[in-house]
Amino acid sequence: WERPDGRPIRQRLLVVANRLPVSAVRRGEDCWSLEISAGGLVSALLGVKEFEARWIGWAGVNVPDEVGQRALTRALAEKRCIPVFLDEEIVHQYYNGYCNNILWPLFHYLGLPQEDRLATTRSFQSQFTAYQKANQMFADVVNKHYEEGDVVWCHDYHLMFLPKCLKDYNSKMKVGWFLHTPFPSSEIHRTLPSRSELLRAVLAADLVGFHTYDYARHFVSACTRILGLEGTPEGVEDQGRLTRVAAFPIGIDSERFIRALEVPKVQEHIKELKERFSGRKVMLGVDRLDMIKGIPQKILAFEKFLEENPYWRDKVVLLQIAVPTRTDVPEYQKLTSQVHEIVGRINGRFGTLTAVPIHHLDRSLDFHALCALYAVTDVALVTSLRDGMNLVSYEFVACQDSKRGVLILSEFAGAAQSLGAGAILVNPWNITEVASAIGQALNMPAEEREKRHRHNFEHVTTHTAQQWAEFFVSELNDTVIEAQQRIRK
Ligand code: ADQ
Repeated sequence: WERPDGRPIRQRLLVVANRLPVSAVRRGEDCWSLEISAGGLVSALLGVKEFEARWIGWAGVNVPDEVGQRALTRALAEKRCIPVFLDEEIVHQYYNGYCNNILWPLFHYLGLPQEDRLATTRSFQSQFTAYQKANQMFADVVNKHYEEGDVVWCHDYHLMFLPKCLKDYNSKMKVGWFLHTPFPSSEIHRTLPSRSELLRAVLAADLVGFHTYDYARHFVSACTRILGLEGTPEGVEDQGRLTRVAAFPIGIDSERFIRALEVPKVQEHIKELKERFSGRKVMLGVDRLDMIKGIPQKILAFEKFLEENPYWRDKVVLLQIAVPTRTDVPEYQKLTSQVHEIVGRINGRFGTLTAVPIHHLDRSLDFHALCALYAVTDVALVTSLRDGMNLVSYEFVACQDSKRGVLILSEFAGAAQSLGAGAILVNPWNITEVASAIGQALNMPAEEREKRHRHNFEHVTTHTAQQWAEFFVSELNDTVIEAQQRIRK
C-alpha cells in the first residue's frame, strides 16, 4: 500500500448505511444546504486515519427531479457523500414498512405486527419486495463507485440484502456487514416469513459483526437451525465457504466528550444547572422516544421509589429528555401520550407549588447542553427493554470524571456486557427492582461510587469508536486474505 514515491496510499472505505450523515435542505431548484450530523459512526470514521472513507446512503429527502438530484449529488460530493435516491413509495414500503415496522420490533423481541393478520401477511410480501428492491438500488450505487481494493462496509438491519447484491456484482469485492441492533434468539428470528432469504443474503458477506458475543451466537444458531449450515468457532460454513462472524463492541469518541467539559459555554451551563437544582440529587434519562427504550417503565419505577421513600420526595429530580422519532407512526404517538400521562400523574401526586419531581422534555438537546447535563447528573437511568449497545451510558460515564455518578443500566442493553461491573444492573421490566436500584444509587457511599466509576471510565476511554472501526476493517482485510490463502491451498 505505497505509491511509487513511498507515500502511503490510504485504502478507500465505502461506508454504506441507510442514512447519510448529513441533513439536506433544498434552498432552490439547484441549490442545497447541508449539515453534517456528528453521530457516533461519523466520529468513529473521522478518527480513523488509515482509511479514506466515503459514505453512500439516502439523504432523507425525496428529490423527484433530475436537476435537484444532480445539484444534491454535487453538493454531497464535497462532503465525501454519495446519494441513493429513493422515491416516496419505496421509502414507505422499505423504510417505514419492512425496516421499522417489521425488523426493528422483531430484533428487539417485540414480535411481528399483530393488528390484522391477513392484511399484515399481504402487505408483508410487498414490503419485503420493496426491501429487496431498495437494497438493490444501494448496490447499484456502490457498484458504480467501487474501485478494486476498496473495502465495503454495510451497516444495519436496513441493508441485510446488500452483501448478496454486491457479491452478485463482483464476488471479489471485500464486503463486511455490521448490525447495530441486537440479533435475537433464533426462536424469534424463525418467526419471520423471510427468515432464510435474509440469513443467506447476510452470509454473502466476508465478515459479519455484532455488538456482543451473544448476538453473534444467536446469528450462528439461526444459520445452523434454519438453514442447516455448519457453525464453527470462526463463523458459518456453507459448502467450504466460511463467513466469519464475530463481536465488535462499538464505543464513543470519549475525548470529544471529555474535551467538551472544558468549553466555557458548557462550564456556564453546568453552573446554571447546579444552581437550578441545588439541594436536590439529579437523575437523568436521555433516549429516543422509542418502545425499546423502556421510558414508561422507568418513570413508573421512579414513581414507586417516591411512593416508598417520602424522605426523598423533595430531594431528587428526574430529568427525562426524549427525542421524538417516527412521529407519524400511531404506536409512537400512543407511546408519547402514555409517557405524558404518567409524568402528569406523578407530578400531580408528588409536586409542590415550587418544584416537580419529573422534568420531561420531548426534544433533542445540542451536544454542549447534553454534556453539561451528563456532568451534573448523580444517577443516570438507562433502562432499555432491549438495546444493541446504548451509547448514552458511555457518554454519561465519559462526562462524569468529577462527579462519580452512578449508572443504573438495563441488563438487556449490549452495554451491560462492558459496563456491567461498574453499573447497577437491573431488569427493566421489574419496577420494584429498578425502584430499589434508585435507592441504592442515591445512598451509595463515595468510595463505592469512585470504584465503580473508575472501572467504567477506564473501559469507555480505552474502547473507543475509532478502535472499533479500525478493528472491524482490519479484520475484514485479514479475513479476505485468509480466505484467498485457503482457496490457493
Ligand atoms: P440508538 O437507538 O439511536 O442507536 P444510542 O446508542 O443510545 O441509541 O445512541 C443515541 C444517540 O443519540 C446518542 O449519541 C445520544 O447522545 C443521542 N441522543 C439520544 N437522545 C438525545 C436527546 N434527547 N438529545 C440529544 N441527543 C440525544 C442504535 C442502536 C443502539 C446502538 C447504536 C450504535 O439502537 O443500541 O448503541 O445504534 O450502534
